[in-house]
Amino acid sequence: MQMQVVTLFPEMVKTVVQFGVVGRAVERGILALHCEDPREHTTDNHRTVDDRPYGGGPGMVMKYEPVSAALKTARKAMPEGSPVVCLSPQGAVFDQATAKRYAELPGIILLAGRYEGIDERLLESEVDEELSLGDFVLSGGEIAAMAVIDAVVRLLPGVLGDEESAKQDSFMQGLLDHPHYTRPEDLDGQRVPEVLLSGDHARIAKWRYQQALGRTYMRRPDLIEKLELNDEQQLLLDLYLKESDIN
Ligand code: 9D3
Repeated sequence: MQMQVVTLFPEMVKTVVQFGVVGRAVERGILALHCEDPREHTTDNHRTVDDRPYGGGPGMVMKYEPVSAALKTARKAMPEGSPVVCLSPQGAVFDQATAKRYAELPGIILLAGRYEGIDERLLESEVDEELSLGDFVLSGGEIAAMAVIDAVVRLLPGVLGDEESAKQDSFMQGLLDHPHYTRPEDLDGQRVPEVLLSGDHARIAKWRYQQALGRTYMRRPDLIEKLELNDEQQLLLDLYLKESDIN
């Protein structure tokens, strides 16, 4: 897959993609990632990329022309059918379904803004989608772009090992994870749950599933609503709630 990030801070993006799962995908040739800096597409002596907002008010706006020129260069290097996705607080909230959709594409161009935002005419004429990470304030689109890159690259064939890939389409889909424990068995009286030491794999699987259901219900009721539990799941959840004296 090919990715391009249009950003005033290419070093920020390039540094992060050297590490971990994404770094390995680049080394293996599964991902090619390039950055295009709008500042390299300015024509004035000051290399101006921002200007004051029409109508007044605080902050600056990213100018149309340098961003447009950077996008044009990025597009030339990309396969047909690579959308331009702008990271912005006004976007739809990024989720795993969107990550899966992007992982099917030959390429994607991510546009990360700085300042108060980008001239609206650029969004209208050159951007296919706007994405947000959620309702909190970042200083720019770069960290959001890196989050999208990470989430998408994990889904590309050959990036994760077999075991981790299998986990992705397991029966725990749509639920929070169950708790994890490793040695020692006893930390000053904080013991690992007995069931995990039992060696009874069916009992362990059922316990983990129940924990996942219970924790999701307590922490993310919105996810439980989306799932619409069947009778068996509802029973397992009721038992969890009875055993942990909440509710
Ligand atoms: C404090 C500035 N805000 C005035 C109402 C507007 C604003 C402009 C630019 C807020 C944030 C930003 C920069 N943010 C992003 O580019 C961004 C972002 C985010 O801030 N939160 C969640 N997801 C994203 S994706 C891109």
